Amino acid sequence: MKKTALITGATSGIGKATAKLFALNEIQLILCGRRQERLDDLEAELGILTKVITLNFDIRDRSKVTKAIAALPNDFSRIDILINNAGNAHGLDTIDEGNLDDWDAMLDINVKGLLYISKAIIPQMVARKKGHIINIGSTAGKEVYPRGNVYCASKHAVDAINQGMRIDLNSHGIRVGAVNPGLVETEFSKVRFKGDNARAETVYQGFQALKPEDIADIIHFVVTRPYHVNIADLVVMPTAQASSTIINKG
Ligand code: NDP
Ligand code: 8X3
Repeated sequence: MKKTALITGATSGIGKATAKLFALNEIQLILCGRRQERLDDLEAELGILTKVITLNFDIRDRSKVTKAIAALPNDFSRIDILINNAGNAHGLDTIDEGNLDDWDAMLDINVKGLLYISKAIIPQMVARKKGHIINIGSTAGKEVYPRGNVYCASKHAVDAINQGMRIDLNSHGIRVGAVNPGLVETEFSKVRFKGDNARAETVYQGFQALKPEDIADIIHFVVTRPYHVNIADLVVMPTAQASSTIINKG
């Protein structure tokens, strides 16, 4: 039987690359995001490879998240793989200059949104005693860097939630693991710098950053291990990166 994966944040970057690779490997897809046009394009592109359905919700909206999952049609109602990927950084300010709306966005999306979607899906995995949850953390969840403060806090929370899920779902036979990337060139920095694309580009200049396809490849490797193998916590950085602040720019 073909597996079904739900990917949050499928309209861009890591989520989109993962959707494409999963489709090539005939995994059925539930693709989530807010930008409907992009969801429609993905459905048209990947629908020739596998069965695809799209869900449009802001992951901060608890009721919409719950209703969208409850209303899934029968052939998509069994979710084997949950990729908790939606998230972003907003701003790069010192703690004294931080913007409260940015802080709300990061904690509401990266932490609470991840919990809302997980809460909507975990019970069916518990009932089946089977399922695989991959939480997309970050090197920012392993160390704190200057001006990273609240984004790093949100990703440290993902790290804790990943561990907590693995502990609490252990007796139910559910696989839980995190993939924690370093610098990946996506729309991440465009969002962080609120559309200042010139500034965003400087983040990835002078070295070879990871591509979203590199992370998709790793996620696909993780989900295709035999069921007794759980990759619990994986950190991946560009070769040019040694830590959040040590990057070899030649
Ligand atoms: P992108 O900005 O390219 O993609 C982010 C995705 O998240 C989009 O599909 C976006 O969809 C979705 N998203 C954002 N906010 C919401 C929301 N409120 N509701 C629903 N969906 C939302 O960034 P990345 O691909 O880089 O980021 C994916 C994950 O990887 C994030 O969790 C990020 O923290 C993490 N990460 C990224 C790294 C990097 O260097 N790029 C490194 C380490 C981790 P839409 O706007 O359509 O809703
Ligand atoms: C994204 C990596 O270093 O930009 O989580 O925070 S970093």
